[in-house]
Amino acid sequence: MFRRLKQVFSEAIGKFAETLSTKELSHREFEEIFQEFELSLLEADVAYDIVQLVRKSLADEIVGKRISRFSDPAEYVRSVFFKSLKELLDRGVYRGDIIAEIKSAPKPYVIVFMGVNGVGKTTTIAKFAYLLRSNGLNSVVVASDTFRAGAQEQLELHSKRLGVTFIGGKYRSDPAAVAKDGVIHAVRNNVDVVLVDTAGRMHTDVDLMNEVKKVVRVVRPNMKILILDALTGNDAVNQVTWFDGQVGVDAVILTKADADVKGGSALSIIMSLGKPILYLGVGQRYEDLMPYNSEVLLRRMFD
Ligand SMILES: Nc1nc2c(ncn2[C@@H]2O[C@H](COP(=O)(O)OP(=O)(O)OP(=O)(O)O)[C@@H](O)[C@H]2O)c(=O)[nH]1
Ligand SMILES: [Mg+2]
Repeated sequence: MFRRLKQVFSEAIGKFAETLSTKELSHREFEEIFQEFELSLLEADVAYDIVQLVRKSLADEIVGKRISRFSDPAEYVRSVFFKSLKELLDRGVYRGDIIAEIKSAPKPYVIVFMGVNGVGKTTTIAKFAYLLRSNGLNSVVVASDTFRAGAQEQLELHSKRLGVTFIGGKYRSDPAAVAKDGVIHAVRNNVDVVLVDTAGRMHTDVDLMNEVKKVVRVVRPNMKILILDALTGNDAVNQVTWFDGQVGVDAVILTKADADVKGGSALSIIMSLGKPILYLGVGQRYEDLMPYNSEVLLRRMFD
């Protein structure tokens, strides 16, 4: 994750520092160095708009600044990069503690997971059930994906491995009814959390969007989480817009961040979502769900 970006940043920091160590940087000199940096960022899949945000933010901090001859130019430039990117990455921070919120809310706390096909909804639910268990909370997982062959079995297998209750439904049965069954089970058995899995749907499919709307209407979740794949690039933003307009999106989990070797795609998604990011999926194991934290990501990019 971020391997290529890390190289790109390190090179750019070196270039800027070289000039800054002898004199202050003019706007023209900044642009000369940035143009090369821009190309590398684009090659690492950073979206054009995001590159422009980075350009502006860095220019504000570097152009016309003179650094004290006692300070280390590379260290100075590095801290400017860190600060600029942190501001952009902090746009994605969830201002709260989901686990604490679940603990203090009336039982059961209901979460509906949605997203387009194959983004990692079912896997993320299993990871989330694992996380809840590690925090002393029990959960029931509900397979409201009654559509894709094998979807029920996939979630049921996870539930067995994790030791959590599974609620499913017959093939092609009403997903909203299955979700409701899950909530009823949780109420009767004093379960803390209900995790509702839904079928993958293209955001443009009206019937399937209506179906997830119905699930939401029937179970009235505390939270609606949209799952996004880090490799999706620009379309991730469209997905958020669609799901938000149709169903409402409270927060996002970005999966497969580990598979974005260059790092620019994940970075661009994070910076342009306009929705809080709860977690990043960073692998296929249950433990591979990392709380979204801008500092941690920046350290991966710069250290
Ligand atoms: N490397 C990596 N793979 C992941 C991650 N999350 C999910 N996957 C993989 O992505 C693939 C699809 O995951 P699913 O959980 O089945 O996706 P889904 O959204 O439920 O798919 P549908 O129900 O068919 O729409 C699987 O092979 C997962 O192992 C992640 O964070 N990192
Ligand atoms: Mg699934």
